[in-house]
Amino acid sequence: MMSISGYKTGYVAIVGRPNVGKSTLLNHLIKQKISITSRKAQTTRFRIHGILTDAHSQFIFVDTPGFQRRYRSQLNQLMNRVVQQSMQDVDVILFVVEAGRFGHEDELVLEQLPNNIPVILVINKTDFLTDKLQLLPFMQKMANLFDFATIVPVSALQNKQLSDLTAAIRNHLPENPPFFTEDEITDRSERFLAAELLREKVFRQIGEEVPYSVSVMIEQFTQEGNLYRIHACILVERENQKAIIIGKQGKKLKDMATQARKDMEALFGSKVYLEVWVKVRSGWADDAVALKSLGYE
Ligand SMILES: Nc1nc2c(ncn2[C@@H]2O[C@H](COP(=O)(O)OP(=O)(O)OP(=O)(O)O)[C@@H](O)[C@H]2O)c(=O)[nH]1
Ligand SMILES: [Mg+2]
Repeated sequence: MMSISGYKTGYVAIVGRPNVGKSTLLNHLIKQKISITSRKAQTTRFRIHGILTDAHSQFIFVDTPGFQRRYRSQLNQLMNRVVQQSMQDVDVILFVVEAGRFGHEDELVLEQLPNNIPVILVINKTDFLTDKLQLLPFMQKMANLFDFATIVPVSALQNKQLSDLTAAIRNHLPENPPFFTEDEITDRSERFLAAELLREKVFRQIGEEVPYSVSVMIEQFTQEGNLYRIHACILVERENQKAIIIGKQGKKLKDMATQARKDMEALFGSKVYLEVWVKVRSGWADDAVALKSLGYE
C-alpha cells in the first residue's frame, strides 16, 4: 500500500532541440523502452507519456518532438505546436541540452520556456566529457541565461545521476494521490507502440533522407491468447523510396521487421506475428487528413 499523505504526483514535460536525448532520458527514467530513439534528429513525432511510480511519488513524463525550424511542412508545424502545448499544463519542465553545447537551436527552445513553471536544466551526455571540470563553466554560462530551478548533469544512456534528477523533480511536484496504477507505464496503446517500434527501425537503418518521408500504419492488431497478430504498413512518398526500404531481395525489410518484432515481444511480454508491407502514398506529411489518420493531434 502507498501512503497517501505526503504522496506527490505531477506532470513533467521533457523539451529540447532534436537529438539531445529526450526520449532516451524518458526510457531510462521509467526503465522501459516506450519512446523510440535514433542518432537522427527529429525521431520523435508524437507526444507520449511515460509513467514512473515509486513509494512516495508518481512522475508522469511527457516526451515531445525536438522543437524544429528547418522545414515548414504541416507535420513540422504540428510537432512544434505539440511542444508548446506540452509545456502549458505541467508542474515541472525539463529543458535538456548536451554537455558543453548550446547553439542556436537550443536557444530557440529556451525562448519558448514559460516563466511561471519551474524549469530544471538537464545537462545530458556527460559521458562524452573527458574532464568533468569542463562542466563548471558551462553550468555557469547556462545559469546566466535563465532562472532555472536547478541544474542536474546526467548521462541518460549510462543511467548516471538519474536519481538526483528524480529527487530534484520531486521537490517541485504537488501533493496528490497517484493518478495511475503502478503497472501503467504509458498513455499510448500497444497498437501505437507497435507502429513506433517499426518506425524506429526505419530511422535507424535507412540512410539520411528517406526516414523523414516515412510513416507507419497498423492495419490489423489482434490478440489470440498469448499471440499478437500485427499487420503493419510502411508508407513512403515515392516509388524509389519503396525500393530502398525493401532492399535487395527484400533483405532490408525483413531485417527491420525481425528487429521490430523482437522489441514488440519484449515490450508486450507475448509472442508476436508481424507482417509488413510498403506502400507509396505521396504527400502524406502535408495532408491534414492523412496526418489525423496516422495519429497526429
Ligand atoms: N553518449 C550518449 N548518447 C546519448 C545519451 N542520451 C542519448 N544519447 C544518444 O543521442 C541520440 C539521440 O537520442 P534521442 O533520445 O533519440 O534524442 P531526442 O532528443 O529524443 O531526439 P528527437 O526525438 O529527434 O528530438 C541517440 O543516438 C542516443 O543513443 C547519453 O547520455 N550519452
Ligand atoms: Mg525523441
